[in-house]
Amino acid sequence: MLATGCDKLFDLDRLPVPLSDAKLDGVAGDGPVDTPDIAECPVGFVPNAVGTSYKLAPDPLGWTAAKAACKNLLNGGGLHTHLAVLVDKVEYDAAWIFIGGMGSPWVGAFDTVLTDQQAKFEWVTNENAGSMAWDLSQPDQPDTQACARMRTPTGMDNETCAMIFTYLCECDTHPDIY
Ligand SMILES: [Ca+2]
Ligand SMILES: [Ca+2]
Repeated sequence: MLATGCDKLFDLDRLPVPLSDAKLDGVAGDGPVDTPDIAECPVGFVPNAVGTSYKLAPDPLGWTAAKAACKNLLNGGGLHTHLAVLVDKVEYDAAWIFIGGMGSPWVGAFDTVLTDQQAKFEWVTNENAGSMAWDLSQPDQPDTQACARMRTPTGMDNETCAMIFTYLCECDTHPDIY
């Protein structure tokens, strides 16, 4: 019974294939319409304290390339991957602990109107942008710094998008809509 699924477990080019109905939600025999769970995220994603999963990518990229890299990891089964969306300080704290205070990875907030003097940051998933955690005096320079990275335990810093940083991907039920 297990043997039929083992080959798929190690086939990284395919979407995760559940071995049984029970794997999906812990309830065996409740049919084919289970709610996907976080265990079906791609290899390397680790469950976090806020009920989603993160993966810290070690290869530094510019923000746009990092966004694409996260987005392209998974789109299926009701789950999606995207640059991490740290919806409030609680999630920012969880992400800061997750990265171990190391590096300053890109996350999924960006200024929708780069060329004006206002900072109108949104999340790539269009989740609520009203409680973003920013570092002191950030965001600044809204006419040139349109992309957000983690910087301190306090919060994010906006930076020039062409700068090169590692990046934090998230896997949950929210698609990157941009
Ligand atoms: Ca999130
Ligand atoms: Ca800044």
